[in-house]
Amino acid sequence: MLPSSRALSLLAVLASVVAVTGCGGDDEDSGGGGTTSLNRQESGLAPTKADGAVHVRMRLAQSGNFKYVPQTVTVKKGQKIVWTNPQGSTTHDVKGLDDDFRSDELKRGDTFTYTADKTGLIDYECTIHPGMLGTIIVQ
Ligand SMILES: [Cu+2]
Repeated sequence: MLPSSRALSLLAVLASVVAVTGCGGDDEDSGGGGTTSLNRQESGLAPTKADGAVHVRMRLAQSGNFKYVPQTVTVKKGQKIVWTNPQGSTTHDVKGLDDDFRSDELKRGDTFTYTADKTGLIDYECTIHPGMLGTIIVQ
């Protein structure tokens, strides 16, 4: 018979293992070809692919919270931002806090594109997950 405090900590360990292995989303960047050099830029400047757009993904962080990766992107005025939802089971969306834009619900593989037409700072959120926030700096 385990002391109850030990049983509790065992439960906590099991729960965190489930949380980490349950998402299975962190391997997705290792697949595919041709863009691997861009995939490590999880913060700071956003990956810019051949289409000239800046790409943001919705991901499950190790904390168990969803986040936009990168959380902050810097774009030039007129440059496209493309959000992609690569997760298997969770729907997200993208909504500017000042209602500059709003996506439909994005399911697995869905994308949303926005082109910033004025310089400044745009904060945005996922209306499905409170606290899932991102920022666009338009230069
Ligand atoms: Cu979300």
